[in-house]
Amino acid sequence: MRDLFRKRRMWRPRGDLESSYDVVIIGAGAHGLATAYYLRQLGITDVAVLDKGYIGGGAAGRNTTILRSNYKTPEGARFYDASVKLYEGLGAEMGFNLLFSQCGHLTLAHSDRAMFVMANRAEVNRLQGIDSHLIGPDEVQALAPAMYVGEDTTYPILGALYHPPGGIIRHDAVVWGLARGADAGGAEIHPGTEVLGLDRSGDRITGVRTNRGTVRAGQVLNCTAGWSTLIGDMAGVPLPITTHILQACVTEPVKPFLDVVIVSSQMHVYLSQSDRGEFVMGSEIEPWTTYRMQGTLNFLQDLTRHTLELFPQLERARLLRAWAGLCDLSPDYSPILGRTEVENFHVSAGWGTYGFKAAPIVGKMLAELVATGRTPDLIAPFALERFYTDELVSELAAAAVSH
Ligand code: PYC
Repeated sequence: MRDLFRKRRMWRPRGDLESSYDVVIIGAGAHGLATAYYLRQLGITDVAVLDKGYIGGGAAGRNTTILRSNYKTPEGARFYDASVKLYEGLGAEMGFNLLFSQCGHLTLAHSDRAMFVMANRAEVNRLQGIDSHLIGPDEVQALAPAMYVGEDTTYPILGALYHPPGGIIRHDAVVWGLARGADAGGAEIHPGTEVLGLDRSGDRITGVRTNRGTVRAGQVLNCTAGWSTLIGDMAGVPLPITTHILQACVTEPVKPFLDVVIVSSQMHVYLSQSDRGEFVMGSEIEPWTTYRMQGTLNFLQDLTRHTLELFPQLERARLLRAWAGLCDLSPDYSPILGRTEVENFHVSAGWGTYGFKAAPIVGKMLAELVATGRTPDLIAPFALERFYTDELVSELAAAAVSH
């Protein structure tokens, strides 16, 4: 029985920390674990993934599971498209059911200006080979027959940006599959291991100080999302990021009547119906900076008011849970990805609300950077130094949140 249990475990129980690793990844969320997973494919297995909490307990476990690549800039669209494509094959590759439903993604337009912006985005997407186009109210209604599209509303629907490959995926399964894959390749996963400091000598990090002892590291990766400035500061690498909370909530299960993701920037809502029948809903990033993941009543009031305008059928649905997660916002709302001025300290940060959908491509790109010492072309536009050379990649307003 004991052997059976050992065989069936998803990953090994935490062992002692070794005194040194080729690669130490700080943060056992989707990005950190994806990096360990893809490092394995490049033959790099002397890897420790450290997390002060539990696996996937940060942003990976608190998002609204939306995947899409209909971004505003060519750099962003190309990058997130590569991620969606990896996600398409990831479940089969890992032998893990990720419940990925490419049910399509609709960004509603409620004004002429919004229609113009969506048309622009569709064109940027099309030039990157991404399936994304403008549709009118009749097609919107056909794709979401249960949604109220009448004209007698605060925000009538004039059309939408339709992105068929977008959809939803089971976020915990993504984390568990990646953790299992990384562990099977030899990477050690260390929950309950808080990084307290980084030892730096000249341009290199030499040691990672944790609550369980200090380890030497060949390369160190900061994959800590909302906490990335704290780890950056320990390395002497200040990151231009502010941390805010983003809230979400879920209703009790109801019978299936929505099989497309609905987003409205004007109403600041995005919602989908999960395989279990729950409506998963989110709204705006809160404007204040905090690490305190506490929700507010205002959020629930605004979100449910707007949701009910679109789906009055939910009037009596009860909310099961609400939660908040941390978002690491960069000045141009694009990520900060790759090398820093410290030779062996790399970052994946500044994700705002876009991090979960980027996990596989981040892992693949960081693994390549670690293995080759070279920045892959796909992530070159997202280098930290762009804030010093004024080469910003603005993804402002490429989501339902005002960032
Ligand atoms: O950008 O798709 C998105 C998103 C979903 C929730 C927050 N942002």
